[in-house]
Amino acid sequence: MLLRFLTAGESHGPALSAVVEGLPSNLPIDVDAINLQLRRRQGGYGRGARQQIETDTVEILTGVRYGLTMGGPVTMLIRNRDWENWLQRMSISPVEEPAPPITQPRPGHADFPGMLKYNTDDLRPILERSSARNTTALVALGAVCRSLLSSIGIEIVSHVVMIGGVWAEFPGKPDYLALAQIAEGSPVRCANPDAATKMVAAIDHCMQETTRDTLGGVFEVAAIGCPPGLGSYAQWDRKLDSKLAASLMSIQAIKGVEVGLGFGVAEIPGSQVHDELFFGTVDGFTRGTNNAGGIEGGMTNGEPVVVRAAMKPLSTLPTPLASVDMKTRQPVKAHFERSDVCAVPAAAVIGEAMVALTLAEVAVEKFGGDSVQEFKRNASTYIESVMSRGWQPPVK
Ligand code: EPS
Repeated sequence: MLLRFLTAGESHGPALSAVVEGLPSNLPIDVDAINLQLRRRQGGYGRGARQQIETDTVEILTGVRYGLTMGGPVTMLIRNRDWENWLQRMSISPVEEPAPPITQPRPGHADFPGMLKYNTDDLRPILERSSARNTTALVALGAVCRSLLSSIGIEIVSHVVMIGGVWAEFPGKPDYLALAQIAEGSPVRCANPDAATKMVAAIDHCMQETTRDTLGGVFEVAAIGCPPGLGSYAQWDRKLDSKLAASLMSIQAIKGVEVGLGFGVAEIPGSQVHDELFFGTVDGFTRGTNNAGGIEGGMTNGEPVVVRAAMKPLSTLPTPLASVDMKTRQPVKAHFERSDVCAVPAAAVIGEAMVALTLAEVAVEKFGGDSVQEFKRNASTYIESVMSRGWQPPVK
């Protein structure tokens, strides 16, 4: 059994679509739960005007009957309400008068390399597929994978730890479920109210007419309840940390990924980095620290899987940077169109989805099963065997 995912669609086309192949049968598919994740993705202080146009909702087109998967591919659709404003500029069929080409690539976006790669004089085709709008489909896929993961006790949460240089520190082994619950009520999804206030102020500063700009930041995703042994050290592309790094890095605007302490491990000695192992008859195997972020040797070790990602400030700048007109090769200002000032809170929700996709892939790889009952049976048999050797699932 192999779990595979595909998305398709453009930011201003008719819709975004997603296909997931390899889900076991009898898995509950809750449209409201998927729409909840889509709504979370649209939120966050600093989001652009597009989010006032869209009310992202999912339509299930295949693979589900009476709210349960049947073992075949599940296809989902999220329509773009904005499409009605783009019927000419994004017409699928030829038009008499094509829109004038946009020829001023935005530094930091896909425009410049994309126009050369796909041999187009107009950056619109590049912008449309490279847009972060396309993460809508990934969040819908992530919501389906959450359903599979929760069937074996794995829960995924996130929170924002930095925006525009304002950090919220949570040292040691925080209670991620508690942090995430606080973050859910914050406009910037930050669990530290003082830091959240400063983050909002930093975003407000970038919204002012005289100091218009965009802001990036860092979010953290934690997966609670992973049994040890998901992933493998046996092959480069089976290591869970390398899969998670790729999944998170694939999100638009992400330029760095860390597992656990991440780059912090490079500056302190091993005696302060590695998580010492203890055993007690009540709690089984425990660690005093989790600098490894729940992954050792490319495999989960039973601690929370903790990853962070660094998001660059959005490339569509209200005060455009220098660029070159791809037609005349004359200096110009980069193209500008509606965008966000800050989308780090949304990126955290997308990060949850990418962690869910990746953990579902390795869970299906390990436990298999053509039905969710068989998947759960295989997982519990494995977990019982690991518990017989002293590992205890974490108390949530
Ligand atoms: C986004 C939708 C886009 C952008 C933004 C995020 O919609 P539109 O282009 O119609 O405004 O607002 O995408 C970007 C900033 C980008 O550079 O990709 C969304 O739904 O997340």
